Amino acid sequence: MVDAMEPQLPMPVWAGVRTLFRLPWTTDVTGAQIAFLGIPFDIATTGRPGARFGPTAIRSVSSMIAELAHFPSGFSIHDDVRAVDTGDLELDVHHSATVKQAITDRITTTLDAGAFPISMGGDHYVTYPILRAIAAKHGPVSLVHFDAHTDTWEPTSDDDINHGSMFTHALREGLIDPARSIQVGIRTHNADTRGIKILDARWVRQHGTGAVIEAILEHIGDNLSYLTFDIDCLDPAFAPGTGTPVSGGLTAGEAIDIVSGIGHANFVGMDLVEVAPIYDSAESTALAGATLIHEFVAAHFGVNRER
Ligand SMILES: [Mn+2]
Repeated sequence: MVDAMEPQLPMPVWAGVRTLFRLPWTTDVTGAQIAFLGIPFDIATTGRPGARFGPTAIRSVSSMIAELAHFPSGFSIHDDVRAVDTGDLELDVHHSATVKQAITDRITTTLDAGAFPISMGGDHYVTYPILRAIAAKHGPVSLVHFDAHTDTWEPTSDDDINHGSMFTHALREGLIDPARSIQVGIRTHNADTRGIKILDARWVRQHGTGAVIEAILEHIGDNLSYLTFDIDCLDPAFAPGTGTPVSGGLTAGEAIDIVSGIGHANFVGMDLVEVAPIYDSAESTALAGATLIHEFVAAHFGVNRER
């Protein structure tokens, strides 16, 4: 007798419940190597809002990626690593000041359970409370930061909720080691680099992805590192669905090659932020975001991992 609940046919990629890469959805991270988390918060945006819808858009489009193993390694996110989608973080957006601690607490729980946190924004502010949890466990880390913007502008107060100043707060709190941190794809003016090495978008074009990979790996060395990817690092042609787009960015292919090339380094967490699907076209931005997360996982946890 056939169990009526037993699936007889594969679920089409466009149907079914949308978890990230069709992974199990559970807040129990016991035994998990990777805990994916959505952080649907966009109160800190300075331009267009809408990144709160990012996690849902990335999950939806990620089912297409989940259908096949990673190219070219053959790595399977289902079979070669224990990963779960822990859903979206509960947030009291009407009391924005509480959000910071809620994010730190959740990442702390993930780290205490021994899982590697990979978060989906939300706007880029969410990385700051994540870094508080990361630094509490590991000390100051190397920040490997892909973005059109440095996000190290001067804060307007000690507790401003602003996706353009949070790395200044993080630096002042000692969460990041500026001398061993690096920013890639920058193309907006900020007179103060805060001591962080920058490979701006023109540098990337002039020197190519191989040189970028080499420079990042040389700069971070064996330091414990955190990778944060603002999708607006990509040119708006590849990622129109974001809050503060800037022309002249990386191609999706360049970013994929770079993330793939550095993913084996000593990372302790990762996030991808600022996907705002309201402004997206043909799900290009969400697809690029999901692909970059997948590339990182394949490189860091994959069969070809060097360390
Ligand atoms: Mn940005």
